[in-house]
Amino acid sequence: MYFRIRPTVFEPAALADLQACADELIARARTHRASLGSYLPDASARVLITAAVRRFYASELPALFAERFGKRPALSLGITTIRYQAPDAPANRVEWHLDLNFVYDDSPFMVAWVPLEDVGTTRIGLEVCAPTRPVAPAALFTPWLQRIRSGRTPVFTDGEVEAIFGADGFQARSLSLSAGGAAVFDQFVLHRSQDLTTATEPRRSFEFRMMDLDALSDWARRTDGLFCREAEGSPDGIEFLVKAGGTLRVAAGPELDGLEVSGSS
Ligand SMILES: O=C(O)CCC(=O)C(=O)O
Repeated sequence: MYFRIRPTVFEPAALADLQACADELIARARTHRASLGSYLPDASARVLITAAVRRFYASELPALFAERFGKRPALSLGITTIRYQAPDAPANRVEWHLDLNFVYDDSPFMVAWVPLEDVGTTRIGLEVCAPTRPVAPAALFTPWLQRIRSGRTPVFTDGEVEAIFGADGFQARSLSLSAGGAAVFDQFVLHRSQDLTTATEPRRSFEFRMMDLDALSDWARRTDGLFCREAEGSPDGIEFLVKAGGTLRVAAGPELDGLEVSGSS
């Protein structure tokens, strides 16, 4: 299990680019959540997405992935998301879950959860489940797999988490993060939207989901999707890639216009 807090990842100018991207994509989505992949084929959104992705690659986050997996990551754009959490919209909170839901196995994966406002007191942040004693990986993996196999939503109630860890076997820790900080973790960290009934203000956040294109999970290999990675020769320093029918190829600007890609990896 990997979990790190990085207090200051995005400085004000970088944060402003992330906020502009978040605002535009959330407004277009007309709901509380949008993925970068959904709006990449739209040239005007792509300008904002490119700016946000460049800020990601200029940050310390790719190096954390490289420290652990030996190379800098690609971003999976279908599951790199932006969320808007209103203080009074409990239905939009996500219950206890694992990001294993996005990869299905232990292939190289990390998510950086980046709030665009200070969270934890007046704005709903993130809570992680911190075990107080060692837990066998199967204790969590088995109930997760049962949910996947039976088609149930792979989220857990408080009671179910207690049954897994024991009532005194875990602590739900609320993360107090400043705007532009990050919680960085892998697919085995149980987490949820903070249960903060006293929240008074909304919050936006980015969830950057990192993978290694040469070591994708079986599931991601089988699924069509959109990715992005660093590319020294390109004017923006990044390139977009389309994966369709099992083939991955670089796609330049005009080629992305109006592109239809199914799947979410
Ligand atoms: O931002 C949140 O409230 C929760 C997001 C989350 O856990 C996720 O996207 O996996």
